[in-house]
Amino acid sequence: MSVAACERAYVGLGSNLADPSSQLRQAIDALAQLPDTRLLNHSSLYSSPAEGPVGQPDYLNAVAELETYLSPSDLLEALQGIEDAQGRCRGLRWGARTLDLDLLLWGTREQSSTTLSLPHPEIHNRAFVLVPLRELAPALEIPGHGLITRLLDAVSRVGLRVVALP
Ligand code: ROI
Repeated sequence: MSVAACERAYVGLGSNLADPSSQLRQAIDALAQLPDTRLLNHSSLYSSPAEGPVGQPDYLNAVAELETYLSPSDLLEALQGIEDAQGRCRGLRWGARTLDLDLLLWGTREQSSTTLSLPHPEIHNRAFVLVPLRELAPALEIPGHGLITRLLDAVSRVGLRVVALP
């Protein structure tokens, strides 16, 4: 008999439409209800200008820390279910969105596929991910990239600010 191991996973949350702070709070509540999963912690809420295409409202971002028995693909599917329940339209790739949930890390798993890459392929480039992630895990080592503190030295934090404590 094989017994699934419990893994530490980190999820990035982002929203820039339809009352972003309620979107993030509602998503955090939904993460706490996931099966075979425990919500351990979540970061402050951070505001920042949209990276990528201009002309979008500013984003609110946060990171949640989970302990889960779900596989990466089952967890990803559960995250997409939460996005859909909160009215996410999958239109434009880099477009404004009510809710974006990114599986950032699942244990120390490294994989690359068309449906899911771990760690998240942009994790090391994004201050709006690294800053809230460091709040939860200051000594974290990101597989394939190194210590979070060192990664933070290399990204711009211009415009990123805390708007609500956890
Ligand atoms: N920019 C910020 N600041 N926060 C996000 O969550 C975010 N998400 C995106 C793109 C469009 C890349 N820009 C973002 O998907």
